Amino acid sequence: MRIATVEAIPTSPGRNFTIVKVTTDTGLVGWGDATLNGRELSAAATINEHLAPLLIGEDPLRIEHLWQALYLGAYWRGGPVLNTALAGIDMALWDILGKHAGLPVYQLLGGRTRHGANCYVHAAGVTVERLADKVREKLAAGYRFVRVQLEMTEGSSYNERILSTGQPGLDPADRTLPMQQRALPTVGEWEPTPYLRSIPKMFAGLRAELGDDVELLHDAHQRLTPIQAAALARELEPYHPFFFEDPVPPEHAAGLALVRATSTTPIAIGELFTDIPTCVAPIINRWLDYIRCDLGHIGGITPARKIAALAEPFAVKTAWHGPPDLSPVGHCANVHLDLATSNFGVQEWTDFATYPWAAKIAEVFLGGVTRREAWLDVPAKPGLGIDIDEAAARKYPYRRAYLPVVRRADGSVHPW
Ligand code: GCO
Ligand code: MG
Repeated sequence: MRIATVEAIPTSPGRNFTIVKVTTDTGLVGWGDATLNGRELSAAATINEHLAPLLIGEDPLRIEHLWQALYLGAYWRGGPVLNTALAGIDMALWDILGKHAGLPVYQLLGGRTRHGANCYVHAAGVTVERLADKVREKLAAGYRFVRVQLEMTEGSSYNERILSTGQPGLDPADRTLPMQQRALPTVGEWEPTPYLRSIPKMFAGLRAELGDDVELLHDAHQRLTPIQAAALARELEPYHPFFFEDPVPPEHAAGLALVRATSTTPIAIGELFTDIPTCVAPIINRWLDYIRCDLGHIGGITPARKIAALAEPFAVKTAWHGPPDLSPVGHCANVHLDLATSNFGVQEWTDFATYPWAAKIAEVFLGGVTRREAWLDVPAKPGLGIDIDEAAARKYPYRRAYLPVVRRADGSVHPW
């Protein structure tokens, strides 16, 4: 069996995704996800222009070997663009291996360690009362873990005040267009003091409204310095967050040593890590409790299982990134790994069925992750268990779109 074709297909059924199709000369088709939010065409061009010619004619079942050939063999390695492209290929090869073997990918990874993967979803509100109502809606829908964020402007979700929507004439409160479809970045303003003061109050208010049964998580989105992160982590202790996510940017991960030394709030980090080497120091120094890389940005299932294996003896659990900028193929890859990983912690989950463009997503992506209450599962079918209607995908061409940007009050650039 040989690889016959490799193609990245950018598509925008409501928001941009880059899906990857690999076919074999025996007629098998593997699907992968190479979506890099706001830079989708860079990963697509890497695949179509640079990686595809290296793969045609190769044995698709040599996944580890092909991964090394594309990663090390190019001399230039790592970084979000190259490792996102590699991830799309890697997922498609696992899908092909499963279809060839007649087994779901979780089976190839060692089989089920659990009946489902516990998941968390997002809730945000401009007041604690509104946020508590949103959390109640999630609980009523069966969820038990909810990530809670305060918004200063509706739709901002990380405590920033939206200054401009990036699209002339668009009302900042108009959420009918996803951020992804606005032709220029939305600009927000963020200051540390109001953020640091409001989050402990948010947690206190939510615990008073909701009690202790719900697991609450919070994302600082890499906006804090280590000393700010340490102060907030300590203040959150009485409210028992399940985890405090990305308190510091990846380049300051060593600063987490300070957070660890001064509080018992569990720490999760990793969505901006783009390779295995970046994960090593945080894990072996126990700076974190949950490693939450994005499978789609570290090179796929192949490196993720190595990271999970490295984390296990250090009592670090996995919580792979699962935002709306992962296509349903990427969400599927997450859940296969979750099911087969003994040190799985929790899975971030996006239910596209609740999005305004749900019908288009359902038209393009067929099958994939299923949910029963708070548990995610995948079909017990060969491969990843998801199909793509290629004609439908091609009906929705890529539309230029950016992630939002954030400025401090003095106009300087701050991580979004
Ligand atoms: C999360 C993330 C996302 C990112 C997004 C950027 O925890 O889900 O922080 O919301 O902002 O993936 O592309
Ligand atoms: Mg995050």
